[in-house]
Amino acid sequence: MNFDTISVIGLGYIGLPTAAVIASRRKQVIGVDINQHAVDTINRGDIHIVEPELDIVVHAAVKEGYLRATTTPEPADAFLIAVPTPFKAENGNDHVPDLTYIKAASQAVAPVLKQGDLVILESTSPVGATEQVAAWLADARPDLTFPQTHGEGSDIRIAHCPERVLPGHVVRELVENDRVIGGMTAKCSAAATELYQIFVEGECITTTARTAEMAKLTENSFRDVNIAFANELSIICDKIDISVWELIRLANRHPRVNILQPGPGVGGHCIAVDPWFIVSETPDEARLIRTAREVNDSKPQWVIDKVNEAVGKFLSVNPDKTAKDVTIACFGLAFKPDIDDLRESPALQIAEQVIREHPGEVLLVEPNILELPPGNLEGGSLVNQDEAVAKADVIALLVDHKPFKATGRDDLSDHLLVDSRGIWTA
Ligand code: SAJ
Repeated sequence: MNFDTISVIGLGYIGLPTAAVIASRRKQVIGVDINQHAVDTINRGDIHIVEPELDIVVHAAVKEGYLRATTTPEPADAFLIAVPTPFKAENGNDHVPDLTYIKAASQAVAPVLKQGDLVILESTSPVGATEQVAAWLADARPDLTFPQTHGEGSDIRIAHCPERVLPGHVVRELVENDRVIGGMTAKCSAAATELYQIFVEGECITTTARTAEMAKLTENSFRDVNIAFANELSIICDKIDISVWELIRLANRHPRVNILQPGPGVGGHCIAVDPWFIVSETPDEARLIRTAREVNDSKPQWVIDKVNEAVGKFLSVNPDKTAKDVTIACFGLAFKPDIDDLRESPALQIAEQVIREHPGEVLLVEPNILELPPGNLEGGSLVNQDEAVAKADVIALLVDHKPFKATGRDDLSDHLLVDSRGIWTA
């Protein structure tokens, strides 16, 4: 197939790097986003999100004329849909996948489709979403034929190819990772494989659209279940006075054991969301997957209880003081180490609750941001690491950012520590 022009719908954390990497292979790429600010920023050769190396790739692609952004879809040979799939509450279920953005993207693309085009859904989706996209496209374009009714001979090819890149390593992983390609027919898979081979150096493995959808959900659920196991161990070990960090290090010396690390909870937009897509579809069967979600979602409250315990301990050895005199420092606000992304962050959730409930001073240390975002952090002060160590009585380590590891245990001998990542107490 000829892919002279490729359109990427949704220019966020996945769509923009994908568009820029394809453009770096000297293909004409039209990026589409409903956010005018994002479109203007990209057309200047700048980026509106934080991701290492992305600025250089986008800048080069725009300046060399291979990447252009717009708010309205234009004709192309292939369309990659990379829009968010959050969840919504419906009929008493709080975690129903919300396909609103995918539907809007499908309906926006439909008018410019022509015979021979390829449509790929990259957004993480519940099983059946690709067939749903095909149905929306067919409704909008009765003049074209689609794989669900015309099989291999259809005018339009449709596939699900889930993104699997790790935030912070997106530009490298987009090229190096293997790709699961789930076409609605064998021809759809073949066309999508040809497209990904433009920039993917990993293997392209073909399957059905439904299996590809489930594969993506399975990868993130596997990680969530493993982290929940580590988080549960951390709570058990705390109760029976064993270091969970040493325990996991020892268990992982077994050749067939690989336990992940406990933390203050699971954040981000993927691992804490995608398992719910499986639970929502098969609530009676997905018992382990649901429990893992519940274990991980309850971990921030456990950390807050530990902070309160530490305040209690401080007051028991300083009977002349009250809680108002105790200074708490929260180290880290991001959802994982060495990034500036505070969205869906358990560390942020903990800091907000500590600020709400603690009558004394709360210091916040987050080396990856210059100012606090507006919202529930009002009442806390953003300070540097040294100032926090000098002033705080209780330190809650919430994210294992590299600079925090440099603070030695000797500097912290006067503090009560709640080390949710095990960098000081391991
Ligand atoms: N976390 C732990 N302990 C660990 C590892 C992670 O508590 O041992 C926490 C992190 O601190 C963070 C959360 O889990 O709060 C998620 O972080 P992550 O680094 O595990 O994953 P994400 O959400 O940044 O990216 C995941 C990746 N999926 C897998 O590794 C299976 C990525 O490859 C996917 O592309 C991405 O989700 C996505 O977009 O779905």
